[in-house]
Amino acid sequence: MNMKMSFRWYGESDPISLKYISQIPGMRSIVSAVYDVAPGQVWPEESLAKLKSQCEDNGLIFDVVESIPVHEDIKLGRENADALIDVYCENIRRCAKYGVKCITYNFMPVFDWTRTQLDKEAKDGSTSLVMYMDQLKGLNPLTDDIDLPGWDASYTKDEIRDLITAYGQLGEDGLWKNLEKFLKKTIPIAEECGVRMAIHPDDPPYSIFGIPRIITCEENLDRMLAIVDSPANSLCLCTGSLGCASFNNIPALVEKYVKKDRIGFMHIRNVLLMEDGSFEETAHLSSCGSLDIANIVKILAQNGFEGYVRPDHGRMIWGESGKPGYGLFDRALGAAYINGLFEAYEKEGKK
Ligand code: DNO
Repeated sequence: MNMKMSFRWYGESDPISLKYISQIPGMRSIVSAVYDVAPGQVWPEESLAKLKSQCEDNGLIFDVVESIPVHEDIKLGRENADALIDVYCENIRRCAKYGVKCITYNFMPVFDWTRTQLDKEAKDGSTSLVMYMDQLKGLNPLTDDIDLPGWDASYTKDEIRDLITAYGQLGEDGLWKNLEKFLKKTIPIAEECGVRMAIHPDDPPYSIFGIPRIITCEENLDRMLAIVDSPANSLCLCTGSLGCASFNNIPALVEKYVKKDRIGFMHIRNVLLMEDGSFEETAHLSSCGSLDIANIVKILAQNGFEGYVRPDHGRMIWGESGKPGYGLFDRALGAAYINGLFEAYEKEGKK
């Protein structure tokens, strides 16, 4: 197959072993990171060397990083941003030295993904991550003690309030300016090292609590890609993150960016959208959610997509417990399904 199937592994603390991952048919690459180093620090080469050899010992390739986190001071454009971007560039070089070809990151202020519940039980007894608008309504992080799942527990409430205030003052324009500076310094280094940087969209792709979010829609993806017009400045096109907003047409976005060779990494998962903007994460199969996964894969296959693919978030099924979204069973089913679609559409294309 042309595309490169991959699986996210959280390192030695991940309850899922590399051996089990290697038993999934067609599994090629491991998506991982150095998890014991704070954002803004250089990653020790020994840690990268170890990841590489652990994967190789299991017949897998460690060639995708998710993520090298972008320090808040870079996103906020604070005084030490330049020095922190230099550290980021050094981390790109180091990853490349150990065989990494694709680095995922995001430019979301304060929080990565946001959900209101991580273990919503479906009728069949499986559980998954959900975002219900009525649970979000009325919450104000500046006045309430909010503790939403997925939010970085290492911040104190006061730090969170300060950050939210700072981003409110920065606004979208300021965030764009700081992204531009980041890209103009990092992409040339990535190019030099043969690495594709792949930005992960904001999840969900709209502002929450007045915090600016910019990697959200077609217009903004175009704007981001135009800042540095290079294949090294690519998208991690996450179908679930962009697809939980009805203004994004995922097959159309996939078609547009795969044709321009600006997709480095595909995160494939399905979501069920509701009228009020709420959504539930579902099994990968097209009929389980609002996204036509078969059509998305067809477009990738017919355009000869050669980048990385991973089955994103799975449900918890068959009694498994573990990191929400990142169990073995449902992601393995997702991989098998996505492999099947690619095989069928790639073979059809060759006829
Ligand atoms: C969630 C993931 C994100 C992603 C980061 C990339 O499960 O898709 O946390 O890894 O946003 O920086």
